[in-house]
Parts: sequence; structure tokens; C-alpha cells
Amino acid sequence: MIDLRSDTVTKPTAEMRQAMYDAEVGDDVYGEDPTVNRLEELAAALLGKEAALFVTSGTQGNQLAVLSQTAPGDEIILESDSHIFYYEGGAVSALAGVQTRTVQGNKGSISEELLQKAIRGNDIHFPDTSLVCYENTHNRAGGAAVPLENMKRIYKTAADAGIKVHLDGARLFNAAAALNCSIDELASWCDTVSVCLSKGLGSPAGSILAGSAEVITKARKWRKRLGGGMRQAGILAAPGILSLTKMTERLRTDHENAQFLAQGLRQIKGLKVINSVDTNIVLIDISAWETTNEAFIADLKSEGLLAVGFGENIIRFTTHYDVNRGDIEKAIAAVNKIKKIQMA
Ligand code: TLP
Repeated sequence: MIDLRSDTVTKPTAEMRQAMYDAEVGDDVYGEDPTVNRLEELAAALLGKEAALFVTSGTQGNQLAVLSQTAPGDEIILESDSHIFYYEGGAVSALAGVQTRTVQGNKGSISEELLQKAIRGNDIHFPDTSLVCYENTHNRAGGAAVPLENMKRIYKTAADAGIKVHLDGARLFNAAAALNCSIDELASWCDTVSVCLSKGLGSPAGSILAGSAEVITKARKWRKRLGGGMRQAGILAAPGILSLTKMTERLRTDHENAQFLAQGLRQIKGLKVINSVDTNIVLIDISAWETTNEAFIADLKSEGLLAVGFGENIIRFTTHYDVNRGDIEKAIAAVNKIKKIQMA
């Protein structure tokens, strides 16, 4: 089975499994796991932040950022298709007690004008705007790499209004590869940043939240409150270190494979590639085939290919470490084959 549902599906490499076996561990709730401490120091240094925290998932990293930088009753500004708004089960309202205000982005970028309009003024009737969240790469915009210029504008507009900024950088290393920037340059345009180790970087689990020492201390307490204080977590931090040191450079291969896939899909009658394929995600519109997402995905599965529905008549394919060029060729052939079934 060729699994292009997500880059979360990768299995840890042999080197990662060995590092897990060999990891020196201690009780991380006491701050005594040397491998976790090493991962957190490494991540903070790479991201150019004072401190970093190893968290269970991208969702937990995002939620801790919101919990640590807002108060109940505040309003936070999000792009309308952002992961935090769209895919995190309403957690910001359930956990942090904040309300959300969304602004429509363009390929993940939020315009300065819309952002400025969304920031609340000083009026007794209004909630306080305390946080702006943006995403790079932007998942629902098809892995779009938000340009550095836009990141700077978002950060400066918010900072001028005294508002903190969180960057959901689940795939920030993909953005760095696409934009030819260093990771710390990207992470400098936010107060806190979350980065997933278990997507394109191949770790079995875990994410990083980085920011000022003060915010990360608060986040550590929130993580404990949420039951995310893990004990001998060095077992999971060990592959995380390999993710950050050995897996970032190769992301360009995933991007090239996504380009190759898009090129193949564009040749298939009736299918439209609807994103610019900046990174490792390809979105296609299947409306012209008069099928449903469910039927299309089931047909693909019967040909040995897994993909996910991503909105009405939209299918997402994601390339990653566990698929190579040969798999992508087979994936294109599988779509071609189901076209023949459809047309028969
Ligand atoms: N995204 C997953 C699904 O939840 C959609 C995927 O397969 O792409 N931020 C961004 C931008 C993400 O894409 C994701 C995961 C997360 C946060 C959450 O990460 P996890 O799954 O580790 O909680």
C-alpha cells in the first residue's frame, strides 16, 4: 500500500529505533531526563528562542501556546482555514476559554489590512485581543509556504498593537526548504512557535513548543495540568534529536516528489491540481469526474493507494520519507487506472 494520506504516517528509521533503545533517561517531570533536556536545548538553539518544551503533539503545542499567552474571555485571531481553528476540536474555547475571530487568508498569508481590522479597539464592550496565530506551511492551503515578508508584517502589526503571535510551524522545516531560509529566521517572526517532529521529520511522536523562558515555564505547567508530563520521555526525545539533526535537509526530496506527482496528475483528464505545490502536499479537484470523495478514495485504495478527502471534491496527497519516486510513479498509475474504471 502506498500511503499518501499524511506525512504523519512515517515509521521511525532504524537509526531512530537504535537511538530509542540506547537513550539515557530520567524522570522528566523532575527535569531529570538528559535526552529530553538535550532535545529541548537543541530545539531552542535552532529556533533562536530562549527555551523549548517537548510536547506530545502539534495540537498540544498549539494549545499550550494559547493557554500560556491568553486569559479566559480574550479573543484570538486566526486564519479561517488554520489547523487550530479547523482541526483541533474547538480546544481553544474548551481549554483556554477564549473566543476566536477568523480572517480569510490567501494561500495562508494574512493581509496586514484584514489583521488590523480584526484587532479590537479599547472599548468596554469588547473582548481583549491577546494573540494572533498563523501557520507556515499552511496545511489546508495545500502546504503553501507563507513568504517571509508576510510573516514579518503579521508579527509587526500584532506587536505594534501589543499582541503576541504564535506560529503553528508543524511543517516549518518544509517552509524553510521552500523559502530557502534558515529556521531561526522564520521563527524570529513570532513569540512562540510549535514544530512537529512526527511529520516530515520522521519521529514516532512529539512536537516542540519554543518561546521566551517565561512563556515556556507557563507552558510546562499547563502541559502538566493537561496530563502531558511524561516520565522517561527520553525514549521519544532520542528520535526527536535525529529529526532535527538528520531529517531536515532531505525534505527537498519530498517536495520534488510532490512536484512530480502533481505533474503526473495534471496529465489526467478532468483532474485539476488546485494548489501551487510549494512543498509536500498536492490537492486535486475531482468534480469533473462525477464521483464522490468516498468513492474516489475507495477506488484508489483498491489500487493500493491511500489519500484523504480535504473538503468537497478535494483530495489531498502528501509525500514523505517512506515513499520514493517509484512509489509516486505507481501512485500516478493507480489514479490513471481508476480513471479507466470511471470512464468505462
Ligand atoms: N495535521 C494532520 C491532520 O490533523 C489534518 C495532517 O495529517 O496534516 N498544525 C498543523 C498545520 C497540522 O497539519 C497538524 C496535523 C497539527 C498542527 C497537529 O499535529 P498533531 O497531529 O501532532 O496533533
